[in-house]
Amino acid sequence: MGKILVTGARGQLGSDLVVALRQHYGEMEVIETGRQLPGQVALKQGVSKPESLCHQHRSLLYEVLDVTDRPRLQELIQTHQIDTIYHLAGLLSAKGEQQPNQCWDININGLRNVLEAAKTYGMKVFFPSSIAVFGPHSPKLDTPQITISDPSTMYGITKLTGELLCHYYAYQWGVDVRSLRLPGIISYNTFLGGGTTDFAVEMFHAALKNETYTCFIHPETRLPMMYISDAIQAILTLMQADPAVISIRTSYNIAAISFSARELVTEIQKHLPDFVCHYKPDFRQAIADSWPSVIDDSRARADWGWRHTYHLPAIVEEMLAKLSHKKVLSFEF
Ligand code: AKB
Repeated sequence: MGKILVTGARGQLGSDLVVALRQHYGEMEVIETGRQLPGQVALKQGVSKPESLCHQHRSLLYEVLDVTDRPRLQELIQTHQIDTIYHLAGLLSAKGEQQPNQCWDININGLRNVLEAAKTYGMKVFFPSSIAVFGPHSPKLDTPQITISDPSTMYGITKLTGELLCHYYAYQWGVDVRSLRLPGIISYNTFLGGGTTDFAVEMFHAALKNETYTCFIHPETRLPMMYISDAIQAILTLMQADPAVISIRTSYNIAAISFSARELVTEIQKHLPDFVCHYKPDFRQAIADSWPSVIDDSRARADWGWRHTYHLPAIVEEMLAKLSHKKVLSFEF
């Protein structure tokens, strides 16, 4: 069996996915990549048991990779004998609006390089798509798997194009590529950047620091969301599923819960009653308004048994516990 390569390994999904992959497949089996060398603290963060890996091993497990550099990607695949890529590198929705050319370049050319390499070397691929593939004319409630998709952001356009590329490589070239249309992910291990759903995570940090939070999304805007543990479980289950049950090679709708900013504030206030949130919607409101509120994920549930575990009260409880622990740790250093 070959090794696993993760692009964008130190991002929001990657930081937790790498830990889970190392637990499942072995610490030395997963190669992290990113555009820059990680700092020492971040390096430890991505390794499940840092103390069990000597420094030399740790540096062997991380490689610098710009996903738009096809020769470098091919070199790493050959050097490490990679047979599976989790291709997480990419710009998110808000950053993509500020840097649309870069968004297209990284999200599309990066994916094409991965798919070309998968075709050449017979690799399996995971590609994270997004609810951003939907747009103003898509149904807002119970958005079906196949429906009008008219994304209004560059990010959404790259994800929709990416899905079609995945489908093309699967049916034209037999590439085993699997994908999920992920909602906003709530997690505690990384600082975020560039997403429209980031407000949901930022709110926890502000609440724990006793700071008033100014939310850039309207209080009643309801968006699909998912706790990081459910997202990691979904990715692992999809990638381990028998290829015969995978009936969708663009990307599966996947859902857990939906909530509004105001509902999240109310839930946080059950634990931290003094928490105050103001609302000042900015350009990200238009992005959120173009996305669905609730997604129909029945195909994922029927095909490979997707079930989510975390509801809003459990997410809030766990986020506050994990982040307070981190805060204590950061005071100690
Ligand atoms: C974003 O907000 O851009 C992402 C997403 C929903 O794809 N979290």
